[in-house]
Amino acid sequence: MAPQIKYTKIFINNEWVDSKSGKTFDTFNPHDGSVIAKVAEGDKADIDSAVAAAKAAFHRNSEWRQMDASQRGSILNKFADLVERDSEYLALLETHNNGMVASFSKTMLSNMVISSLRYLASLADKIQGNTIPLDGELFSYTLKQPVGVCGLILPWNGPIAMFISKVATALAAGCTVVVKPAEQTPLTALALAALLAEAGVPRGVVNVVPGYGETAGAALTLHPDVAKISFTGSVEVGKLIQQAAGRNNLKRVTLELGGKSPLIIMNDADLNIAVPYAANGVFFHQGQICVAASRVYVQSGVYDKFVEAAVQYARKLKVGDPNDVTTDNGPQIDEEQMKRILGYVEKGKKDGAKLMTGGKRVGSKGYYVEPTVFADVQDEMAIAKDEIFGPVQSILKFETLEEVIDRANDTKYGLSAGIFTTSIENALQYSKHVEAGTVWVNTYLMGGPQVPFGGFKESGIGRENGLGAVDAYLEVKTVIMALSKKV
Ligand code: TXE
Repeated sequence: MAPQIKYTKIFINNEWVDSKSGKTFDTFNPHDGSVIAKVAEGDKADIDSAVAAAKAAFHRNSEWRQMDASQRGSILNKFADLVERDSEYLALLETHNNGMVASFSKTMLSNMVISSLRYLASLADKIQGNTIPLDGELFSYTLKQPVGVCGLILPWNGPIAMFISKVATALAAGCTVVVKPAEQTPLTALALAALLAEAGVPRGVVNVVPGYGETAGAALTLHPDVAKISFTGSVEVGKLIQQAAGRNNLKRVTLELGGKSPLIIMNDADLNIAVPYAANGVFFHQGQICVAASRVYVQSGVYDKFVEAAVQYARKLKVGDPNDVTTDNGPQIDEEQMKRILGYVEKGKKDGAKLMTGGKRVGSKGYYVEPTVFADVQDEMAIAKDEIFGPVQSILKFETLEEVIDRANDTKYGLSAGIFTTSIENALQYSKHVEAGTVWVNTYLMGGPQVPFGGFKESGIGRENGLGAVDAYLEVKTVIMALSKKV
């Protein structure tokens, strides 16, 4: 059953408004390509209004700035209650607009999203400075203060999770925000904005402007009254954002970008565990996750056995309607992404990799791609180098751990990595030397809001989550006072 679409306008000052240009854009259901709704298309003029609202809400005398930190935490906890209350509806909406399989959108909300929100809410009243002993008759302490108006630019692959993690962190820190959801998936961001207002977030603290990246997104990154940008998306746009952030002022920037994560399967690994984790690592959410295990390096002693089992696993995955709870793989987000993925399959074949299973579009409606396995992939092939962001497992062979660490690191990316081995030595060596923000040992994709997340190299700048999550939204102020006598 299709969810009711309650909100399609721009959200500024806790009110719903049309775009100043009067323009709208269509948002689609990737299951069948049908139009779900027309959504207000914000651009520079709307971003200007939203930033002005967020700036006013950040004034030192505003309700938000005068509010106790514990009250900010309470509002976020109330927001968590409301997300919990509406979790069935939100999950349905996520599946409808994003194609995320229902079995995941439901558990994502009931487990991941709510616990992440409660964790971030708990940080609001634990932001503390230090007292620092200085030489002489001086007394010094530090204050940690919210950086100001933050522009939060979201991707389409995890619309609810991304909204929650960025918005809740910024609010816990005491900032005000303007959110630009991805043009493919504006609906859940708007539904969450309504819940934030219901939870008691004062006017102007959270504003949501749907629209395109080159217009609304770019205007946010160039706005002189925006103090910080937090962005999740492609490396290409991440670089544009970093440049734009220095153009009219000097915005703080957090970037969570793509990956080409190496997963190592040693001869001594337990293949009963390694095969399903490796498959889930790359096929989960149709491969549309930044930490996808998209390069699987298998040691020569177990290579043939692993390839055979990986192919069998991929063939068993059920591709189809994401609303069916027995479905493993739903559609890709849009036609562009589907074509891009199929283009990589052709490149893989042309470059001489062995297509073991999959590689084709499924049906002619919606944007479905078969779970695909390539064996005998070589390091220089495009399918081993580029982020495909689709259900394509590339399997490569290696001989020694020393060799594979160098090969794993021979990439511009550095988001995540994994290893399956029963040797603690292998696990420790690899974890130390692999260039990645997260390393999984004998598991993959596991975690929680308590651990920092982010990338080395071109996979990003900064970390989200963990105790330090709010630091990215804070300035440190040092206060030095003269005394008549040393204390
Ligand atoms: O991302 P974009 P796209 C990777 C993945 C995918 C590829 C392209 O490889 O195949 O990127 O996806 C906004 N100024 N990831 O094109 O363009 C845009 O409106 C400001 C990895 O969808 O980076 C959207 O809100 N904003 C990834 C957001 O940026 C701009 C998640 C992401 O869009 C902008 C998504 C501009 N000039 C894609 N141009 C991950 N790390 O998880 C675009 N945007």
